[in-house]
Amino acid sequence: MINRFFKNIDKPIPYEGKDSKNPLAFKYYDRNKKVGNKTMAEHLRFSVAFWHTMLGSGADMFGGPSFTREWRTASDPMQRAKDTMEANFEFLQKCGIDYWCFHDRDIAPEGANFAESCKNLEEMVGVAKKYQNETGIKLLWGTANLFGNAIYSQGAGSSPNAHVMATAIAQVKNAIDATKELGGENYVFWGGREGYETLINTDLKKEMEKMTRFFQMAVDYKNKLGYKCQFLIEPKPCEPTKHQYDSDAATTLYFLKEHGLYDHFKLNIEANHATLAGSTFEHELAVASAAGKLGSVDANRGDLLLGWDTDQFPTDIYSTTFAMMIILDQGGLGTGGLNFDAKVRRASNDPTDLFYAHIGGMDAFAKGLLVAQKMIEDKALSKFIDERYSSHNSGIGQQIMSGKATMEDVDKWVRGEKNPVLQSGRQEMLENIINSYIS
Ligand code: XLS
Ligand code: CA
Ligand code: CA
Repeated sequence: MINRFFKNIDKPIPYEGKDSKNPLAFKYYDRNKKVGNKTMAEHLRFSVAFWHTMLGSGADMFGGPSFTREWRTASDPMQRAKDTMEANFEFLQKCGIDYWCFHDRDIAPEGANFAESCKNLEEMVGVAKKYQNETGIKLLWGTANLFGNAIYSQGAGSSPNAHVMATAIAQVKNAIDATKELGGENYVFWGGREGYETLINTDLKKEMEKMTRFFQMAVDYKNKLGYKCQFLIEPKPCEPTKHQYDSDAATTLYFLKEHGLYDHFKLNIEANHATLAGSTFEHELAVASAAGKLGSVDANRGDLLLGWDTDQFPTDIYSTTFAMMIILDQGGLGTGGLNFDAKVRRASNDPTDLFYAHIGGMDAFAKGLLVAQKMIEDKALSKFIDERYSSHNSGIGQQIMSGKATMEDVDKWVRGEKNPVLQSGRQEMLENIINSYIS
């Protein structure tokens, strides 16, 4: 086991059960415990987000770095990148997390020009690969950072400037190569700068055409490589751009359908992006899942009182239960997983806080999984839901839905009947049932 940066944690975090008072132990996440026909680890497929966990400094809009991070102290950028990679795998091993995710520019510093940046990336991919081989830890997804560099301030794949668009395309090509080299099971597109600040300088139709070309080129390249990797788009309505094109699950699915890209992508749904879109996490999961397009999840939470992407660690059992019900209902996440795209708060400056944060997130989802599995087994909600729709199984309901009845038939039928009698939706009763399973 790597033991350099987190020396105070001398063994992998153990499972001790819910009565344990040890803050550095799991209360619910027991990786080999069978839940239904899979282990907890197989269901949950947790992943660490390199950018927050390894690079987060505690800086915000009003103040500089506040965290102590020994692995970020080397003055040479490549040495710093190597130390950070080592810290990443040490953390993953000690947390007992099987997957990680990265942006190209997270793991390797930018060089003086594009070619140098590519060279740095290739070198760091080699370093990461060595650690992956040694530890058995795998890559959930890779992605390109198309938002940090100032050249992308007016868009990347949708930029009005052809040279900038070309740079974004080339960057994605190299990020796909890096993801493939590391055996990544998915590749994510998040368009933080794909959108607009104002329509007075923007040709929206042209930008959509550019986005289509950009995605199509990535699909073509992946196919050319023969690389079996799930492409995922991650919706978000705004931040940093005022209006982002992939604003939520429904909008993104519509975009894909409209532009002939539907079969090539699934969605990566992030909890905090759902709430920024004025929805709930479970709404976005349900929309994606209903379309057969829920590919992966960025597991975090926002703050109802703050209108931005706070990326906090998930702790709300109600929310994780809903999420796991949807995930179990669709038979799991396939090649996707639960990636903690979350950061510790500015005041949580000690590296050990990273362990508390991930332990809490993992336990919240493990508990959600247990509750969801039990509710599904007992048909705690589905029995009621099936009953609620059962009038469509026969008679006029069945005739309407099978396409057998015409409008005239329905008119005739309704005229001959008494007024409809509504059954209660029983929201409060069902809420009480859920609470009884959570406690
Ligand atoms: C930012 C996004 C980003 C993506 C990957 O809000 O969550 O981190 O997950 O580029
Ligand atoms: Ca995310
Ligand atoms: Ca986010």
